[in-house]
Amino acid sequence: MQHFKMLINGAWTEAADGRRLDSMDPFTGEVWATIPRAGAADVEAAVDAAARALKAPAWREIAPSARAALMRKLADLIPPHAEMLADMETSDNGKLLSSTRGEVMALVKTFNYFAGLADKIEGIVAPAEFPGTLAYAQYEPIGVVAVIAPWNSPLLIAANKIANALAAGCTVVVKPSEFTSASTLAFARLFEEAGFPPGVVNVVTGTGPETGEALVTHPAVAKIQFTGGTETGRRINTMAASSFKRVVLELGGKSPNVVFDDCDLDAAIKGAILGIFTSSGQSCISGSRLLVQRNIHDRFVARLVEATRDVQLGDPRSASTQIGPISTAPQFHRIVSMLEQAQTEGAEAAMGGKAAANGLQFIEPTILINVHNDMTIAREEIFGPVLSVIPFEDEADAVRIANDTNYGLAAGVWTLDMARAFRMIKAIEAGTVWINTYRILSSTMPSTGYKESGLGSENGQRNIFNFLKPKSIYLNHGSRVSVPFLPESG
Ligand code: TXE
Repeated sequence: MQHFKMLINGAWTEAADGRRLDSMDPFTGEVWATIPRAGAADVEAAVDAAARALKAPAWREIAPSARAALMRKLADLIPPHAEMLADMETSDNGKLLSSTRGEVMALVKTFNYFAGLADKIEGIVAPAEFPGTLAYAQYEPIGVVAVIAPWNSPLLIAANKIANALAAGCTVVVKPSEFTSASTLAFARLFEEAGFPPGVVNVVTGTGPETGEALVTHPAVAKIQFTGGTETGRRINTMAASSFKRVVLELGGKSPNVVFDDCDLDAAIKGAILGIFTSSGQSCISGSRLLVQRNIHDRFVARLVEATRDVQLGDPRSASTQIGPISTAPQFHRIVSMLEQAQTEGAEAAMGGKAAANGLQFIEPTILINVHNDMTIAREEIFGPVLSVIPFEDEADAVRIANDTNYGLAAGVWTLDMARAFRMIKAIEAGTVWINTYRILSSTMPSTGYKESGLGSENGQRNIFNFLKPKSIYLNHGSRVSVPFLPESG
């Protein structure tokens, strides 16, 4: 059993009132770690530390190249700790060890990429046309950034937001999900080791309504970077509005993966599987609505079932396991009840359709047919290994169904007709579109959600300006100051 502490102002601390939360391994069902349960006083201390660190010369006056060097040092520290971090992540959310390893190692590139931006923040000199005056704008860090992360890719999501913020010279207070805080707490040690000044990165752990809300409503927080469910995002946005915080929300999805009859069928089968069954479907970009052209529908479903039937459920640490458990008990129960409702509403399970018989927190990989786009299963995010197959007639019908959703996070299109691919790119309302591929993502690319999938964007080179605020300076270097009712002087 491991007992973690929080990082506040460079010190490893317990919650002020000593409370703790258990962290459960979703595969074994056993508590493997405990974390502090931070209350308002702890959040206050963390935000205060971040606000002071923002103004302290050790961070504020550091040369941009030195800030970049700290971030590169951090990147260098990841590989020797990768196995430990990946193992913790798997203990916390049951994701396959092969996946958590990949996610941890992806952070090396992320930190190096954002380090590269840290010393390239340029201001502007503008033609403001006041004789004898220099008009220029410099960009300053926006302030303390609150990072609120979910449980499906805890470290990947939190660390990515941290890297964006640090590159701009901001300081951060991170609140990981109460289900999966261990890896973020362990990762935070590396900031100390890399030499970041105390208070630049703080981590508080606890529940959403208590710890999360204290952070979201704290007046000294300038920006909130959130990934999680749409309803939580809606609440955070409302709470943050009264204190004029910048809010970036990466929320849920019900992404269409559209298969035309002119596609490479073998590739599309792989794309459909990759789209939904990776991470047991617990991914915001899951292609949970598979739109298949009607003339190939039955053949495609038969091949999909054939390819998925023997998928191995089991221990996420075993190399032969292909699908791990559902990360949290509430999520497991939500999937089970959505599956029951789908079948009551008329969907039919071509495969799976219920909890696995192993008595653990597993859902059978499921392929639902006879799904209409107006059924609950096609409208609400399920966040599990459940694919809803919906037939369509032609391109116009595919676009109509694809866009008939409250979400707009991602979409896949499978066709060998490039003119059609370009028409689909234009027509689909989603922040990310994949053509003849699925799921690949890079922090060098902007990411955003349309409609209820998000607000604002993350990643990519231009995003650095979302962590900066301009300061415009008019510097008189020679002209007289003229006031209408005072005589000219000098
Ligand atoms: O997420 P929450 P939940 C979707 C998925 C899932 C649903 C609910 O469909 O079924 O959301 O999952 C913190 N103020 N996604 O309830 O609540 C919380 O502590 C401040 C999509 O587990 O959104 C955690 O750190 N913070 C998704 C974080 O928000 C609050 C990933 C996310 O938890 C808070 C996960 C509050 N009032 C779930 N309430 C994605 N986009 O990838 C909660 N939190």
